[in-house]
Amino acid sequence: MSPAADASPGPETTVDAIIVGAGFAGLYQLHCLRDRLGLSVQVLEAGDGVGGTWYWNRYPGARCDSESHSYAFYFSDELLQDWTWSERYPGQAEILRYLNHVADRFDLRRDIRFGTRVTGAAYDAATNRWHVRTETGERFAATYLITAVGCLSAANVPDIAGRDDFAGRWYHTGLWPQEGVDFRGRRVGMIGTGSTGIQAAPVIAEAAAHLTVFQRTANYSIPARNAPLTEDFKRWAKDNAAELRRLMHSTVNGHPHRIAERSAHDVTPEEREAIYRAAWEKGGLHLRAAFRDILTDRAANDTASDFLRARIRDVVKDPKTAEILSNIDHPFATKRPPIDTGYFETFNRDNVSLVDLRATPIERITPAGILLRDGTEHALDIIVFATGFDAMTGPLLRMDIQGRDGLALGDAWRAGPQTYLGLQVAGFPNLFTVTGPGSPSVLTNMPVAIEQHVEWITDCIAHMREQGIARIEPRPEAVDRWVAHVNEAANATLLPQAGHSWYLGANVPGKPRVFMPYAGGLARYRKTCAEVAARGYEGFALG
Ligand code: N01
Repeated sequence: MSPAADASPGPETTVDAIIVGAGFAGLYQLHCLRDRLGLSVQVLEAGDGVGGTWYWNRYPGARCDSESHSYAFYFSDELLQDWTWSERYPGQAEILRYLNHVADRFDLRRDIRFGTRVTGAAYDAATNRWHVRTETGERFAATYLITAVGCLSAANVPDIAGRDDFAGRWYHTGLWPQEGVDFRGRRVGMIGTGSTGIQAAPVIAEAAAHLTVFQRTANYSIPARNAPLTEDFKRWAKDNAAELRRLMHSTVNGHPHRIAERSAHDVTPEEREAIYRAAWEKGGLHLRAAFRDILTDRAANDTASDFLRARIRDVVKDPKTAEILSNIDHPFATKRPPIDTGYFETFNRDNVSLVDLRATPIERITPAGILLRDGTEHALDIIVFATGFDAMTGPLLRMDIQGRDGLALGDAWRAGPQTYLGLQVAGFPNLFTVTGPGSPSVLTNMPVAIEQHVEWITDCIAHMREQGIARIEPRPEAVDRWVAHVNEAANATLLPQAGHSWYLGANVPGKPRVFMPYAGGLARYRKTCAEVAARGYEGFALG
């Protein structure tokens, strides 16, 4: 038995499969393994309820950037007919209600242990078992270990000098208190202007006495144009569920709209402006799909980037603030493009100010607030860290996973994540990583990517059991080929040009700079995974 398994006292509960996490991925994986394959399954979940991302991210303004009719499970027609979304983009509370509805509808809770954070997992080759430890001192064993921990669940709280001396309260958006935060009458500082900060700022500004936004990297944002859904649309989405499913399975990013086939160079500047205007008015992620070459051709991208910078200058009244907000150093959509409700308008309020950290970096946090390198001190009662996540690898590496012969995942991935299809790691038999690094995941509409991974894993385990196969793990040469292909796919786009993006791990000091998600497109990826399975799990060692 492995040292990790020995470390915790108490009896060990043995099941066929352990799933870590009860968000979209964990819930569906439990349903598939238990209700389709008849396996005994234990889900271990750190939170006190289902929801994953949507359980933890309760910050003001938290809302999904995928449209609600597409941000849902499509595996069950009854579920699709059962549930009705209220707004174009679902808010955090509504998504959490939806996932609770799913848990109830499929009777999932009885196999989920809440408040149970996994702290270690070790593979024992002699018994072909994974032994799992939890923070609460419980022990579990299973043949299959499936991580459904999400890509953006390990909070990145920057280690700014003096943080713990701050006399007020500080919060990270991804670990938001269940009871909420009362901003009324408070001087609030918010660090970070990614998707989260851009959603939170307008809502915080409504309540706070004053909001100071500390911006390090200026960002594009497109109005979401959120609104209640009409009865006609709700009916249409239900009546056309099968067609929507087909469409989302066939697009590059799993959204229910196609990327235009035309190039930005095929049209006149006036036509281009009209196309961008129409997409801007429509709102959301449609602008990224206006031309096929926005993400592959720098000159084409410049046309979109310039259009969006001009919109910031239209909205923001103070020219100096507009200049800081529109001084964006990366091509549009090479960092995850935020969408917003009134973000740039927020800077026209009297109680909002902007600090340009590129011009005056933070020196330290003091008991009274934030001190900048030029000696200016911003007095604050609350600091909000909208500073993102140790993405993709963080949630896995924080779990202390040890494969065959005690190989630590952290050692296997010292130079960056190495997976085959984002699904498995060499040396870690029967470990499956839903939306792991090397999969399209964060570049797509997540539930669509999750359904595909969960179904592939379920089919794979069914195959193993039918064929009497005890173990599956990728062959090292298949991993090498896949890692090279992931790099090649990223380099065929402009995505690596945003040198400070979390896609590259650049937001976490010391993290290897490797482009982590697979940029070759979800439709192509689905096809590859299906072909690999059809060829007898080509590239995997089965034994
Ligand atoms: O995090 P981010 P996020 N000092 O990493 C800044 C998803 N999401 O939570 O760019 C000062 O994007 C950092 O600056 P820089 C979505 O995929 C989805 O906003 O590193 N600033 C940046 O401005 C998204 O991409 C929805 O220079 C510091 C910000 O903090 C992902 O989550 C909604 C700093 C972090 O931006 C992460 O978004 C919301 C420091 N030390 C989020 N450290 C949906 O709708 C970091 N920053 C589904």
